[in-house]
Amino acid sequence: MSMPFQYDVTDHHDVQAIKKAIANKLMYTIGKDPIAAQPKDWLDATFLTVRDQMVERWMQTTRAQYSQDVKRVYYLSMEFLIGRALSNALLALDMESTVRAALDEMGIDYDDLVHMEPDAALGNGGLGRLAACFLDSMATLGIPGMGYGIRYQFGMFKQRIIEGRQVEVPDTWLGSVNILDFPRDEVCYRVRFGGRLELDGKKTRWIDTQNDVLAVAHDVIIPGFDTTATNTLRLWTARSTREINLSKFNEGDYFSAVAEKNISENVSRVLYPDDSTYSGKELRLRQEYFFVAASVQDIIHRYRMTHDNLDHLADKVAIHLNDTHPVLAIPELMRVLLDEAGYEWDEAWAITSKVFSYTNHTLMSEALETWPVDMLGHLLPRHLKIIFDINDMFLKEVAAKFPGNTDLLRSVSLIEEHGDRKVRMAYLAVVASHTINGVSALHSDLMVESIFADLAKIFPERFTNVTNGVTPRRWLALANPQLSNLIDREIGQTWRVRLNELAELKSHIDFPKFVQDFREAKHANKERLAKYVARNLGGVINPDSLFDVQVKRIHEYKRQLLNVLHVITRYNRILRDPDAKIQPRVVVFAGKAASAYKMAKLVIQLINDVGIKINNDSRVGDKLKVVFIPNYSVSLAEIIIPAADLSEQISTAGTEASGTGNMKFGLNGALTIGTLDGANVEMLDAVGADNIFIFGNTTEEVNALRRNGYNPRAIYEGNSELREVLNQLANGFFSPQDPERYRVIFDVLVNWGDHYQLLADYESYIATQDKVDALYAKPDEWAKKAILNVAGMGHFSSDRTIAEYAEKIWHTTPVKL
Ligand code: 26V
Repeated sequence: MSMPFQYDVTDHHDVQAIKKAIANKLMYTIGKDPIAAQPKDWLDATFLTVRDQMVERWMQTTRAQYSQDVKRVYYLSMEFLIGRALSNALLALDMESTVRAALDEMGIDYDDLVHMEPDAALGNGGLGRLAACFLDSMATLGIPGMGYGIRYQFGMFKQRIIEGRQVEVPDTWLGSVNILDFPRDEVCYRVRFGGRLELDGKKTRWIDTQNDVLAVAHDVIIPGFDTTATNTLRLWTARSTREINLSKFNEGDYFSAVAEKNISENVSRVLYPDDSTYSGKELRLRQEYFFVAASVQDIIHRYRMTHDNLDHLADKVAIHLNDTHPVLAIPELMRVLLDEAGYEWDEAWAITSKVFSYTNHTLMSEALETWPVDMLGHLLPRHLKIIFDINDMFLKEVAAKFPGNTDLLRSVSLIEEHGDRKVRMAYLAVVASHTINGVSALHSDLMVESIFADLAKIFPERFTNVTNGVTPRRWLALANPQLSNLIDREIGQTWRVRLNELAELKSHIDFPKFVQDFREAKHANKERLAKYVARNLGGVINPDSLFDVQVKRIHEYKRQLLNVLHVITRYNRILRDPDAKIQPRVVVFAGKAASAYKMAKLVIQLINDVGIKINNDSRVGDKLKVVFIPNYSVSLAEIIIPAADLSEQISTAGTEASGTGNMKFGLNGALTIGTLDGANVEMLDAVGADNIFIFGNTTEEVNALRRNGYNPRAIYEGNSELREVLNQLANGFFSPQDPERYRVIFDVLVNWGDHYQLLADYESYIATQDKVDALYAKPDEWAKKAILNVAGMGHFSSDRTIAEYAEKIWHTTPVKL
């Protein structure tokens, strides 16, 4: 086929051509003389050059998708925790060495440059990072998948630690020029709010809406690794329907004219930085509807370009709901089918219920979304009506199937009736989705036994499991070049797309040279982290110590506090017997607390206070150091995780849906100390009981304690080491200037029921930590087990996860290129 248009194709491996391209971008797009260019200008010019390379692949992929009329997956998520894009793109396109050489010839240091890029932190934690790993895997596998989300002006807040306390600082990640995404001003939809319903015969009309807002698309290119396949993440930004209110402006009231614009644009202003409690705020509901309404309109618009009607929508469109946050897409699609496309209810429902699938990411009741009926009716009257109609239809079906069972009807109703009436969004997701999955084997089992027990009686065939995974490109190839190079030498390079090949490393533990090189790679990564700590915190940590790491959101169920109890126990042991030989350790923490989560913030302060005490005690020296690294983020994780010897995955059994940090640590050669929770259970299977430190009560034991009465005070009284630690918290040992500061922690654990059962697991945790020390004293044995952990992580690639979603849930196949 001859091309009507001519454009330059730069050879992506030609250093001179790339050098010229970067210089051109700097001159003609950024408008800077190379002599005057700032580092940021070089970053932008490099980015634009690499983006050109991605655009060519992007167009090819899009054309192929259209010509093959492929089925597409639309992944709807409030969060995408992407991190840095440039280094990832260079890895995907195999351009790192070329760009490095080109920049070098122009006197620019490649590493300095890529580290200047701010993270795209459009997510809180696990759920958002999973979405980012999924985008990488969908593109790499060639699955025609598109992400939809919100382009928050302010992403996840930055965390500063001031006098030991967390202080939140806004994340202004959007600079003056944005080279990450393509603004698509012409891709723009109206999103309506408020108003009222008018019944016109059988038809319902939604009219007189107020505070409507426009959703404008921004497209982020998602390159697949080592493939032409390239996908799109489309992020919506809010724009006022009227730039400014002209009548007010003409009346001379300039400020209120502009204020109106600002208020309607607030909808995409900021990411809600709380993933622990559901707050029920109207702005959050607006955000959810805003991105869902724009996405559904866009999906339908795209489908309509090649189809006359929506009868067979489900043959070409799969919409995936990442948790309940996008669940309003269900009544929105119903609304479009009923009110705009003129379908009858049954036809509309038949189409809708073939389109959606839903993943649950938490069983914690305080994080489950239930929107007050009043609020929903006020903001989205048409959707509330549709939800009521879905509920009527559903309850009739249930009554027919289980006659006389009114308890069941009440328990599965989409409307929670006691107190203020609320819509249970997770139930709506289950009723409308053809498939519902949990994120680890254990979590999927618990899900059908607990929150969805009754719904699972009605729709047993809908529930399944797809265990989470992580992308080996970012989490090994990019984060850990030391280990990656070593693995390449041993088994070749294709593990990046076939992670199961890591299993070949198992037999290599018999090669002393490999074991030695593995230890050296780990040591180099520990030096890299030590350098970061010295430079940014000013503390000295010794890379010869055992690096014991817990990095994740700060939450009571994740039990950072149990880790602190161990740290203090160790400190007390050192003081009691200063001459005893003890394995030197550095205990590293990082993570953000939701700004309103008092207890989580107090834990951060405690870690810092304990650190001050221990790190400055000359009797301790190198035997124990405690470091809290501020502002945990994707790019910080890329430095911390490869440096870990020991990975702390110590949540109360039955509370962590999966965890994905656990997988990233294993992949980078850390041993796990963990409970039988989330995906730890499957990691145990994958690496074998000899190569993981499992401790603590099982889910059944945790539940039995909750049922039969749990007495933490008896444990406190019965264990002298534990008693000493808890007394130190109660009597101000770590906060002499404010002795009452940690009494509440003592009370929560000893007097108020210790909901997460830290004391129940304390003894087993300490004993297991002693085993960790004993093994670490035999460096070769430790290294061999660490290698077996790397070798066992093949199953935890997000490529495997996405292949399962594609086959079992979405029924999509790769585009042919
Ligand atoms: C909940 C809420 C509550 C309402 C306000 C905003 C908000 C934002 C996010 C969330 C979801 C928290 C759920 C979550 O992140 N779950 C994590 O998902 C990971 C990926 O599946 C999984 O590995 C973690 O175990 C799970 O905690």
